[in-house]
Amino acid sequence: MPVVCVTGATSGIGRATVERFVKEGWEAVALGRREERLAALAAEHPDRIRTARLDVRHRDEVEQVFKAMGDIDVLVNNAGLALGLEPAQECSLDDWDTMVDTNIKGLLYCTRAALPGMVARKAGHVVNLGSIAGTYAYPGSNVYGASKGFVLQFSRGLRCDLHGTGVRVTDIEPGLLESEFSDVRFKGDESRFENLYKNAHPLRPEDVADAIWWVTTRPAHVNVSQVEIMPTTQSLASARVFKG
Ligand code: NDP
Ligand code: 8X3
Repeated sequence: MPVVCVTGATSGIGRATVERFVKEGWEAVALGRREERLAALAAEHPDRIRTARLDVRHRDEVEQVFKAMGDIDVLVNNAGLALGLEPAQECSLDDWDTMVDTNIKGLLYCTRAALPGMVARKAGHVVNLGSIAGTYAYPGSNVYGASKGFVLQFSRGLRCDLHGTGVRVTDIEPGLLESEFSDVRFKGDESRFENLYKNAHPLRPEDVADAIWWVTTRPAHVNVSQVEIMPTTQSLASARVFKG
């Protein structure tokens, strides 16, 4: 039975991805910090979902957890977050540290832990959760957007380094998607959360899980390098000009 490992599986896209792959007959290793949620997820399919508590910011923990999990066919580097939407000159440095440590360094630790086994088996797939914010800047995207820009360029670099190994890499770049993401970004401010999604018909976690399923189930000779996926209601406006 093929195995998918998903970081940040306690919510949103990560959780939907575990559920989708298990529904399709795969085994899943679900990772995250909130153990009660991991237990609830595992209870859905105890025979096919393994879990481990993992904070991806802790390098030693990542190494131990990946060593213990055995071979995996697909790694979904999904754990990530945005904190705040303030202009850079007003942002909290602690928030910036947390985003860099999670979205960049955590993703690096997990990737580095998974790659040797994939290369040795001449097969495997690393799916990274980027964002449209990694390509298009918007006010307040500053460090979050830059972290996702890193994920995009790192994904491209991985493709170069894995040349000829048979290991595939995909950067998935969603736009507006309703999950706990904005609850975390707005630090529990429910009115901002509700206003953002109200009447916007955002993406659902299942839409992105579907894209992850699709890229990982193409024939072995096909590498889908990037998938940009937005709600139909979302588009990008032209550059602004400040006059004064
Ligand atoms: P959610 O907030 O619903 O889920 C985020 C997940 O990341 C949670 O399971 C959380 O688990 C986990 N996580 C956060 N920090 C850590 C950490 N230090 N160690 C381990 N796990 C962690 O958000 P989404 O599902 O929407 O987001 C998933 C990914 O998709 C993120 O990388 C995000 O940047 C990206 N994305 C989201 C978009 C959106 O609009 N929602 C759009 C584009 C990209 P726990 O707290 O239990 O550890
Ligand atoms: C999340 C999408 O547009 O809020 O990555 O940055 S956006």
